[in-house]
Amino acid sequence: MFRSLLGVPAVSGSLVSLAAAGQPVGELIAEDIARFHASQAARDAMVPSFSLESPMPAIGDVPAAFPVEVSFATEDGRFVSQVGIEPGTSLYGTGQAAGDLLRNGRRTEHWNTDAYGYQDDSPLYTSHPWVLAVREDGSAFGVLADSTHRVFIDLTDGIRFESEGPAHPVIVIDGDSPQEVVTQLGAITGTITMPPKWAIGYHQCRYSYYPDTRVKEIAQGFRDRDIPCDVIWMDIDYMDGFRSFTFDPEKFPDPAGLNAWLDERGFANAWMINPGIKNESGYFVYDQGTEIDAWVKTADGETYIGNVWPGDVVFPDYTIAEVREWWGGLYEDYMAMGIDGVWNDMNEPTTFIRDENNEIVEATTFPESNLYRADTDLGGPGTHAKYHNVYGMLMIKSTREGVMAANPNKRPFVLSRANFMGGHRYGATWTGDNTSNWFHVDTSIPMTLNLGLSGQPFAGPDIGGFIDAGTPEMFSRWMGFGALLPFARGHTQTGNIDKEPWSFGPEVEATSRRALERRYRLLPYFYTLFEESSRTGMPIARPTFFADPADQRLRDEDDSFLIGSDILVAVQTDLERTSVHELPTNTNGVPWRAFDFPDFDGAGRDSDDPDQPELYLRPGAIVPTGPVIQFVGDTPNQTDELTLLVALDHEGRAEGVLYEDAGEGWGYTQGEYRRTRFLAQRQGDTVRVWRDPMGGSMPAIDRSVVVRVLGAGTEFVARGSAGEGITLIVPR
Ligand code: NBV
Repeated sequence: MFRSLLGVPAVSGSLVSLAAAGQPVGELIAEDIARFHASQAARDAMVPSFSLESPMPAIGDVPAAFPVEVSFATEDGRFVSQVGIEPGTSLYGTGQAAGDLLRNGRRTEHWNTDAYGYQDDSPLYTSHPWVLAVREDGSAFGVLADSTHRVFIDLTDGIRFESEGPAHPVIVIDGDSPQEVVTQLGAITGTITMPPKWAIGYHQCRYSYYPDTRVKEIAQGFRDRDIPCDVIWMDIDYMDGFRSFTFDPEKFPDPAGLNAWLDERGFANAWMINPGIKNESGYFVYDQGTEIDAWVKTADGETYIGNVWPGDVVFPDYTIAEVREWWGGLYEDYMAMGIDGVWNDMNEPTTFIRDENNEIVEATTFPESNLYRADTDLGGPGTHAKYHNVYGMLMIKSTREGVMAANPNKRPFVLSRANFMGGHRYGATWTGDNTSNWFHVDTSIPMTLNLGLSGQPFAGPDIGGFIDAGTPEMFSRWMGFGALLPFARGHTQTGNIDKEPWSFGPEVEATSRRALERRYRLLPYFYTLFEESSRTGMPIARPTFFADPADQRLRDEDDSFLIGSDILVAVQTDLERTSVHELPTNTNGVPWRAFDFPDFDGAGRDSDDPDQPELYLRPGAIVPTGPVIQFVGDTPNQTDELTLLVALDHEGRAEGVLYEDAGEGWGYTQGEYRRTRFLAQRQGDTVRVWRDPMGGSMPAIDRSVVVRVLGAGTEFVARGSAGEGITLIVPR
């Protein structure tokens, strides 16, 4: 039963009208969403929220029956908010958390940190003071401690947030299911922007490919070997002396030419920009920023000098609108080089401590007393202790706005290392500097899933591991499932061995090709899911328990995950293949159907390859898949070919949706898209499959369609026209 702390009563709906100074106060801010404050005084002192997409005023009192109670206290100088949980409640979320999916019993610190080679429960690069709780019966609620300050989340006894800042409001979303809570989270914190289609292809990175001839060699390497890839990344060594917005004149004499060369071969590009600006007059970014006094200050009001790659640096104060506009404006000339995607790194923000030999001895952040001259609408001037966790978020907000102003007809793609709750509105993220070891292989899945449950669906690990060499077996395994996570990018650190898909010899190359071909086959479905996520906030990769939230067996499943709600990916995350997967059973006796793409090496199913996760289709689902292509724009007629994977439910029915648009630009917001529902229905020994246009002004196309109806260990295949519908014989 719920206990209140230190005599401060728990607050529930019934107490609202009794609110007075010193007593907790609750208010409804949307249907089934309440916000609680420690007192009326705390409510009056509430600062603008960074998490919420827009301010949410109270719309009424919290009903007496609201099922979640919050209590507040001050303990050891920390402000504590707490929610009790009933036995059988499973806890998730907490953003970018290393370790298992299930967070019960964990304690984590949320203070954006350059966490090179992090371990279980380390503080990481992004902060999400948010917990998703799934009750025994599968109903759910979510709790957001709306504070930008350092927060510890303690899940050893209920849900407890300890903040080093002043009193924070606590927002509680109650729902019938975790899906409902996550969707409501999307409604209040916003959703991702629909990415350009190339961003959902495979990305190849390393720290760093240089000079430009090496970049071309890598790109050509993919095309020569028929390994699908859409994006090549340029890490810090492309810069002139690590100065953001510059190009090394020798290594990259013609960046626009390089981008054009890549573009001709079907590659998009992404380039890195860091916030630490070399403290050097004559460098245009430094001069312009100094001109408007853009820099973060020390407690004494002096410009703060940190130290990163270029040596001594100053940092933009992104809490000032004028600074964000200036920073965004820097992207105008930069994007004019034909740059497609932007990567913001080191924005926790990180600064180095170096020894007398100029060697980096520690990566840390600014003194907490540093000062920001924040605009009133962000909460006004404050210290680093207050604005640290939103530094990266504000940086990428500014970056994104600049990128969009530079290329108004294109969709922005920004990847950020640091971020904060709600920052998915501005950019994607990855799980930072992981290590090539089995712990990191294993945690890649739950980290990505918990980010998705915390509002950030566009995430994934450095496939193959950033630090250390790893082994060929490890690389294959990582590629096998990493290729099926929302953000799929191979990367590794400077000085490390090569980690392109072909670097470990022909066997690993073949495995990687298969893995990436699977992703590319699934692109129509992935793209449909990105569009869904951009509207609803639903994650793209979802925990297996989403298939049946009341099933306790699934609550800690994190060697498997769902793509959308229809495909289950069962992974062997260690060399010995010890993962035992629980499959959902709430399907009226019809099992999820194993499937694969049968033409791997012309040899039928690859079910014996431990590096390719097993794939299952939900009974009742139709998943649209495409041909193997080498990049998203590979064949202008790719929409002409579609293979529908069908698993009939116990009533002999199935359905699924395909979303399509131009893959770039904003036409889709004006209706230029095509949403098609496919339906299947058994009648006796035949199954009929037909389409049902569901909206969008792009006309339906009479494409040829292959239908694969999956059964127990067998399948029935037919080809026909989507317009006319397809009937095939499928004996019971
Ligand atoms: O820019 C270099 C790296 C980058 O490759 C990596 O992905 C980031 O997480 N960056 C960190 C800075 C240095 C890491 C040692």
